[in-house]
This record gives sequence, structure tokens and C-alpha cells, in this order.
Amino acid sequence: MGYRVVVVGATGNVGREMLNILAERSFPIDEIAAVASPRSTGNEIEFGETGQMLKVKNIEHFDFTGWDIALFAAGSGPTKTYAPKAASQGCVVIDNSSLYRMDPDVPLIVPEVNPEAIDGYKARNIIANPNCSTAQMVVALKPLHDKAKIKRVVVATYQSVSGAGKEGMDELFEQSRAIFVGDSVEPKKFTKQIAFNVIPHIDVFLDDGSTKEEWKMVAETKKILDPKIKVTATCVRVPVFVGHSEALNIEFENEISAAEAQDILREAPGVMLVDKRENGGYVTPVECVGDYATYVSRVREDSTIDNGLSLWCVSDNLRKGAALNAVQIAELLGRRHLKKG
Ligand code: 11C
Repeated sequence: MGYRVVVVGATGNVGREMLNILAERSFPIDEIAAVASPRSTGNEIEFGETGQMLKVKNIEHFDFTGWDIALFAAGSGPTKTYAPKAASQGCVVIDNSSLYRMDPDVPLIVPEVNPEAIDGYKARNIIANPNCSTAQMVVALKPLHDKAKIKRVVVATYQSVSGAGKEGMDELFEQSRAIFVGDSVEPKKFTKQIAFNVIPHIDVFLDDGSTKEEWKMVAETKKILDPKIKVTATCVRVPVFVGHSEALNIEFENEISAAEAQDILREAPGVMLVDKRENGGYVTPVECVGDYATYVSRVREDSTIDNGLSLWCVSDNLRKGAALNAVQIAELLGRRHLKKG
């Protein structure tokens, strides 16, 4: 016996990956519904590579009664209207938007890091999925924090355009083509040319000069991992289609050598250590696409501070950063709370 599962925002980058990953991981499903905005209603979408075609249903008329789990990848606007509706109709919402992440009555979960926090979901029947750049970072940080207690993290991100949705991917493709054929380049989704360039700006600016993407990495890390950890972030968009990269500098309370960190990371859940200290002995974003792991490379001691390490971390932002983490939350929910069969 399986679950009745709804994917809301099923036609977007993350919604499609949710369907792919549910199918890939053989999530126990009795019935699956693909739901989206009226614009996509009636379109057909494949449920992973199962051959099963799903007719997209209109979110405006969808009744969540009798459905067990809704994976939302719809953005904050539609989520604000439809997530509370689904939750009140008895369907547990796992939401990928930023809307509920900092709500004290909504658990913010990365299953490798804080699985026990899911037990608080009943307050609102909603569970939040973190921002992609936070998810991969905390997977890498957690085992190191357990060993040597992290005091402070300085992170610079190199975030792919798929984080900005299909429009972001189209813009990189179109601008690259335009530059090759000598056409003019018009930024639309991004604030400046993204092809052959980098842009130190993701999400809106805040009063202190940081951006909301940077704030999310600070606030979400505290909620998921440890409120005492200080994080400072610089988030940058780079001309990569899929896969976010991060350069981390970590200051620990206790001593930890690079070799110890490598041994810990080699065994850590969700982490794949690829750290050969030779040409090509590290992972780049194109190599992580379609994978589940958070790859860690370039682990080394930082001799400019006491107990400091630097490392490089790469993951598929549409998978561990979004859809995979949401499906892992659904699996965790099934194991701990919504047992079937
Ligand atoms: C990006 N991290 O790469 C963003 C996308 O809060 O879930 C995800 C935004 C979020 O643009």
C-alpha cells in the first residue's frame, strides 16, 4: 500500500525533478497527481521515465482531501494561497519555497542533518525545504560540526542559472548564442549579462547591503544546524546551467586536521568526498548533474586562523538543493509518521 501524492508546480524545473526522483527512488505511490497553474492545465507530463503520462490539473480547482502528501514547487505566491488549503484539507505539505522556512511552527528539514525536527510538523501540517545553497552546505558542515564544533563559516557561492528557473536557463542559452552570432545581448531575468560573466547578486537587496539569498544561508543554517554558528555569505550567479558550487572557510572551536575532516566526510551521509590533490582530482558542477550527492573536494587547513579549514562543495541544485531533499523529507515522514501497509 502506498501514498496518494500531489506535485504542485509540476511543470517547472523543480516540479519535474520531483516527479523524476519519486519514480527513480520507487517512492511507494498509489496515485500521483501533477498540478500547476491554469496556464499548464491539460498539458501532459511524464511521471519520471515510467511511461505513465499525467494530465496536468488546475491548482485553482484541486481538492487535496484524501491526498497524503503534497510536494510544492510553486513559488511563494501560489504557495501562500494553496499550501494552507492543502494542509487544512489533511494533506501534509512539503514546500520548496522560502515562505514558511523561518516560521517557528514549521520544521525546516535536511534529512541527513536534523531528521528529528520533522516531529513538529503537526502544528501546521507543513514542512519546509531549505534554499538550495543552504542544503548542500549543511550536509557538508554537519559531520564536521559534530566533531569539532563550528564557530564561523565564510562562504562564497557560484550558483547556476537553473536556480532562477527555466527562464534563467533560457537566458544563458540565448545570450551565449547571441554573442557567438554577433547579436546584441538584452538582460531580462538577470540584472546584467550572464553569458561569459558572473553577477554578485541573487534575490533582492536588504537594508544592510546583503541580499536575501545571502541572508537565507545565514538564517537557515542556524535553524537547521545550530543557532550559534555564524555565517557570512557572498552569493554569485555564474554561467553554469545546473549545479551550485561553494567555497567554504570554516573556523572551529576545537582542533581538526584536514586528514581528520577527510576521514569524517568520507563516511558522512549524503557526502561524496573526491579530493585527490592533483589535476582534476576535484568535482565541478557539470559532473554533479543528475546525482544525489553533495560532493566535497579541496579540503585543506587554513593556517591564517586557529582550527580553520577550507573546502569546495558542489551539488545538483535541482536535486539535493530542491527536489531530492523534498522527496527525502517525504520518505522520512513516511518512516516516522505516515506509515503505510
Ligand atoms: C537561486 N537559490 O539559485 C536560488 C533558488 O529560496 O528556494 C531558490 C530560491 C529559494 O536562485
